[in-house]
Amino acid sequence: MNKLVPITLLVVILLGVLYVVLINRVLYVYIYSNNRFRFKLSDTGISQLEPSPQVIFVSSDFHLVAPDGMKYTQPSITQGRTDVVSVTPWLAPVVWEETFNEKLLDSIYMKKNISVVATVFAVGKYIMFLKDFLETAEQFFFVGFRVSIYVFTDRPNDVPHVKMAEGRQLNVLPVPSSNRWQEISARRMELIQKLIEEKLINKADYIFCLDVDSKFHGRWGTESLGGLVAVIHPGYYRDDRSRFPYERRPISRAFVAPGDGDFYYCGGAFGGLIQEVHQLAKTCRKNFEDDAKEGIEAAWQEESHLNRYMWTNKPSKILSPEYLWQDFKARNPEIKIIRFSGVVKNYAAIRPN
Ligand code: UD2
Repeated sequence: MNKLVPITLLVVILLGVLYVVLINRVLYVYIYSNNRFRFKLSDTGISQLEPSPQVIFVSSDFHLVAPDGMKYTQPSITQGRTDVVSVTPWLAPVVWEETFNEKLLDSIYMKKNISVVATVFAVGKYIMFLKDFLETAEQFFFVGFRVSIYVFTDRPNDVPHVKMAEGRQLNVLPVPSSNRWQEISARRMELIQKLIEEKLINKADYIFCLDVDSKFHGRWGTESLGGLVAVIHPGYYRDDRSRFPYERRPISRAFVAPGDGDFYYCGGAFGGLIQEVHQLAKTCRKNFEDDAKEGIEAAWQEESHLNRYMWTNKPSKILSPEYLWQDFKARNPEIKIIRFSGVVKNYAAIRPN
């Protein structure tokens, strides 16, 4: 009887060790085979086992390193803007003037040598807006950073010659014309998805998709970077959600039920990390096309699908209406700067239908 006790103890210890080893092994295989580590571990300063190289991609959105010796105004957590809300209930920042330090942010992202893409569509008569868009982007959009602008147009010969600074490029991609403005606007998701798949994956870090009938008037830079970035629509930001022009027919895949919805976001400006925008564009395109097969077009085309997507997939950064104002609107007191704004246009004169 007495001899049995140590033997039983030994067996229990051996089984325990075997159990721990097995659990570790299973966890290891699960973590790496499921692509759990989406950042370069060496960048974090945490020492870890080297994961196999095929599962790593570097995301510029993590690990913010400031340059040594940088001096700037002390930040406060008790004083700041009180006239606006600068964080969402899911704790995403809402970017307003005076909520960030642009020099600090620029120096952090400069060290990462990020590259930023902007897409813009100028189909049919909308080509007339391109010159101002490009010229003002040179003055205000990610100045000093690597920027590639992709212009989608059916009139490549009419693309204006705008002098681009060093490190900035203009790429022109031909697209077919269309007799329906709704189709031009909505097909943007498909073309953005393809652009990312064919040219941008693993080559650029961030992308912003912008309306061409707009101009930059103030800085739009590193403060706008994030995983999935949405811009609050200037027309509805003070309204109750019941007034948001979401798609309200349950038959559409863009349907947002009464009582749902956080904010109303713009179709004219959105962006984020390449991988995030790819997911957004792919989903919105599929939902738009599946609706079309059933003869449904959402109230505001891809803008409705984008709003539906972002109701479930919460943006990790939100840009205030400073980032897409409308020239015809008087500026409200909380808008201390207008960075990007839609020009006044005569729809009847410029749209194909
Ligand atoms: C809103 C959105 C727009 C889109 C649309 C619904 C904002 C500020 N704008 O604007 O992004 O969601 O509702 O479909 O949020 N385009 C051409 N040629 C055309 C027509 C359109 O190139 O003939 C392109 C162009 O880049 C333009 C964009 O599509 O900026 C959106 O079209 P819009 O400006 O006519 O749409 P709008 O003003 O209704």
